[in-house]
Amino acid sequence: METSMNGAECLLRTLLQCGVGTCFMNPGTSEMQFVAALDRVEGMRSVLCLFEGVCSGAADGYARMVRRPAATLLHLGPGLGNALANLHNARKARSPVVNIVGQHTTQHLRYDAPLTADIEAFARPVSGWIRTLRRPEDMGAEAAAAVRAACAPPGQVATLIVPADYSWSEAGEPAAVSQPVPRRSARPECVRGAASILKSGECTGLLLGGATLLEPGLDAARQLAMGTGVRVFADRNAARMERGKGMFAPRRVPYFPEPAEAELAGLKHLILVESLPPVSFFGYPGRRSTLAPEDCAMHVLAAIDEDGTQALQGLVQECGASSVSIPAQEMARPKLPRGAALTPEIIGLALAEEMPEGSIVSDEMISAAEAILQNLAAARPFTHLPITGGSIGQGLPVAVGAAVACSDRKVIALQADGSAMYTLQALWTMAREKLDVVVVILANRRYRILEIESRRTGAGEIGPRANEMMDLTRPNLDWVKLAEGQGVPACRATTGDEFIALFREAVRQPGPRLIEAVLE
Ligand SMILES: Cc1ncc(C[n+]2csc(CCOP(=O)(O)OP(=O)(O)O)c2C)c(N)n1
Repeated sequence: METSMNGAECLLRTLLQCGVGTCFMNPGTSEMQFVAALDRVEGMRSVLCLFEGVCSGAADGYARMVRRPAATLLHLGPGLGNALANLHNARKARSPVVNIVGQHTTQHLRYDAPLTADIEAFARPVSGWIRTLRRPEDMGAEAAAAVRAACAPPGQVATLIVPADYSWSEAGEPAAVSQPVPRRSARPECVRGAASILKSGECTGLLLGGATLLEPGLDAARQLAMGTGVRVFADRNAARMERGKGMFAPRRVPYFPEPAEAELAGLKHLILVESLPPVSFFGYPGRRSTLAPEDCAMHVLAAIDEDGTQALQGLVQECGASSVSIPAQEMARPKLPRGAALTPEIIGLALAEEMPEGSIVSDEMISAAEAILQNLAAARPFTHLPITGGSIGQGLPVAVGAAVACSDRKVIALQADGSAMYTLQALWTMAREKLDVVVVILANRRYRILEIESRRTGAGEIGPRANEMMDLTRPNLDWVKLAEGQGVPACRATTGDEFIALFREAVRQPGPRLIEAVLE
């Protein structure tokens, strides 16, 4: 017997049937039917975010941890517009995300009412799949197609635009679970080709990206490094990397081109595994964009939508490296110094000492990143979620999504202060959802990286007016108040000892908590 079900309920049921059980949302009038359906249909974890950039960044963080999409629910063109920067980051992270964007009713659209916009045009640059629902009875099929598209390897943003009247019209049955498209295996000739390069004795590097930076891929890469002497690098903007004590640590390609070029110098071959040829973040006067030596040949072991981990394991076999024994590495943690000034180094040492095993680190540390990360090599094993698309304002939302996805793990958001201001509404969602997050604000009260970049671009001396554009004082941001005003308990550290004590206490309690670390 046909049951009566409106479009919104059909959409919700389809998402759930397709395994999308979390929705980060900021609704408006055109999405009210969907919101109302949340009380009729059990099972959707609906998380309110007070800015759409938090919804999209959270969906990215969620997907990075579980490799399944969360949904976002966004209000018309402007709601999607607010979400775009973090959808850009999600696209670079190759995260599966399903955007549900409301549209005006079909008869209202012709009047160019205030919120009317070309939503498809807003969606296009960040979405690998876009569809506007044309008939209410297609709701189930199109929602399932959106999930399937989002999950297509390596993962992408899929945007379904839903006219408001189709949410209240009769829609028919929700669609059945869609089968995910499996990752393709790498081509056997690529594995054999890579093996012959490794056996040639010429100076060769492996550049790992995508899912190869998880433990099985890293283990295979370690066998190859030990067995063949290949130099192993990690794409610095890959979505996720397992790190810490005992984990094989490929060298991340440095941010600035000079050290990056030095790192890659001498390579005759670079074998790409779910990664692209390395380029610098920006172009600079008189410098080329590519980072590998000009005479270095590029080879693909596994394309970004192929199974690079399996390809690495095949390569281990092909090179006869599976029986190479790996000496146990003992990396001692240095003792925490007492009476020290509060610097990124001290923060790194304190984190390495105190982060619980299995922590998830959302990293938007910008200029402090290297000094802190260096010290985290000796930390207990943790998951690192770095910047992917360079659009700042991703760290706190990604922490929200990771904490929703993995409620049994501690999330540590290491967050530069300038970048934190873009999406600080994420703190409210952390409080509302009682997320187990410790936020460390690296309060240097500057856009410090821009000072460095300004010199590099040859823009000349930083004059007083230019300096004003990089200075975050007058007034100082008060992160304790900004956090407490959104329901997150907060404190401030101004010395090394204070930070060590406050962080130790913060990680021992359920979050959220925030520590403002004043770095001046
Ligand atoms: C959306 C977006 N807007 C602007 C920028 C340019 N930008 C890059 S870093 C930065 C400031 C970083 O300052 P902060 O987060 O305090 O880190 P610090 O450099 O002080 O370590 C800005 C404005 C950007 N990358 N993305």
